[in-house]
Amino acid sequence: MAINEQIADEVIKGQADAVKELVNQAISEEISAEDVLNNGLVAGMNVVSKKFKNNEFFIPEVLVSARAMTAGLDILNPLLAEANVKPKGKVVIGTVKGDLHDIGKNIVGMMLQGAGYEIVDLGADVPKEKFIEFARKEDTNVVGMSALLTTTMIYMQEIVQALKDAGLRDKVKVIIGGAPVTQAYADKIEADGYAPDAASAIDLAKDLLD
Ligand code: B1M
Repeated sequence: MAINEQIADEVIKGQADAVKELVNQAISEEISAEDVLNNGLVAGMNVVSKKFKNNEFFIPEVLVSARAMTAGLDILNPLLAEANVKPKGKVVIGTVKGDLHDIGKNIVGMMLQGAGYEIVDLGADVPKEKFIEFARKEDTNVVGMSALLTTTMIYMQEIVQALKDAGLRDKVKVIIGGAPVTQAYADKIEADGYAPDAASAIDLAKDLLD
């Protein structure tokens, strides 16, 4: 089995130590960090999501898999940053208030970082005031919001309004994503773009900034 397949497999099984070991091995075999991220860690987590949807996995298993994936991400993070010397732009990213889901947001942040953008990760459960504070900073180009709950995605609209009220809406691009989010919703709240997955988020950032 190829090493990325083994990594995906260990993510699915929730074996953090094995994931760490295999990720280190892949790096020492000069497989790029981006390749390991996309074809090992993210591929594994995608299977976990499908199994959860099909009731083959329950929340505890998903959490253990998420922890295993994060253990791998921790190793890749500095390598992804190192590979790109000069950032192409600065993206402030967070999961909106009331929402604790941060796995997808972390992946999007990591992938954007890997694609050469500087990332400021505000974490999860982020209130609009914090997004505004960071949008105000001189070099911020993009505000990225993630939400996984239908009950929290509506808060994105409040953040867009807060950006308008603060006179910052024209200064930054707004991109949104997360399982319940759609292009139609992005249009409704006047976000600059929506991405269904991390790879599309990179394309979107490129379209908006490059
Ligand atoms: Co929760 N949860 N959860 N959960 N959880 C979902 C989202 C749910 C769909 C499960 C279900 O019922 N089928 C459901 C939401 C229903 C709804 O509102 N429509 C749900 C629920 C109900 C809840 C609770 C309310 C459960 C409860 O307590 N009763 C609770 C809420 C807590 C809270 O946030 N206040 C809750 C809690 C949790 C855990 C803490 C146990 C855990 C989160 C752990 C963590 O994130 N640290 C958890 C998990 C893991 C999930 C599922 C199983 C997986 C989410 C995930 O990580 N997916 C999820 C079911 C599912 O999605 N199948 C579910 C993998 C990840 C890679 O994908 O996040 O979609 P995703 O990110 C993708 C894209 O969406 C996109 O790119 C990413 C990578 O490709 N993307 C962006 C995401 N953000 C983006 C931002 C962008 C661009 C693209 O630009 C900025």
